[in-house]
Amino acid sequence: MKYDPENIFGKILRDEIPSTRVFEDDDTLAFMDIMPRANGHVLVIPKTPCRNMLDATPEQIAAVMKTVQRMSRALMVAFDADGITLQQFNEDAGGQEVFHLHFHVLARHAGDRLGA
Ligand code: DGP
Repeated sequence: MKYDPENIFGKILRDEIPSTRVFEDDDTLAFMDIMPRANGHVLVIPKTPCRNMLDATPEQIAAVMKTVQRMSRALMVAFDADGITLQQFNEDAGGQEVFHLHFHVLARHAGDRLGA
């Protein structure tokens, strides 16, 4: 499957649509999910074109995971969380809706349940 630069996260990267950015470095961007499934839901994406884990390079995965860990630690503090859940979906059948590689980083609190 090919990468389509007109996907929503591509537009967020180019600042064509607004987002609440919480962190960025040379290779990655982290921003708040517009439909949070938890109190503290961040998305982490590479800045370079990549549809999902199936076409990602080792360098893209390494850069994204570094930011995922950084965001996990930040959410623990910022949301006084008890734990972190990571989610990541690939292709329609795998539950992916936006076709630019992303990891969901979800702050969890004891006894909570994730939204739909
Ligand atoms: P998925 O591809 O299934 O991993 O889910 C895509 C996620 O992207 C979903 O949790 C909602 C989020 N999302 C969709 N559109 C926007 C948007 O315009 N801005 C932001 N911040 N998040 C979005």
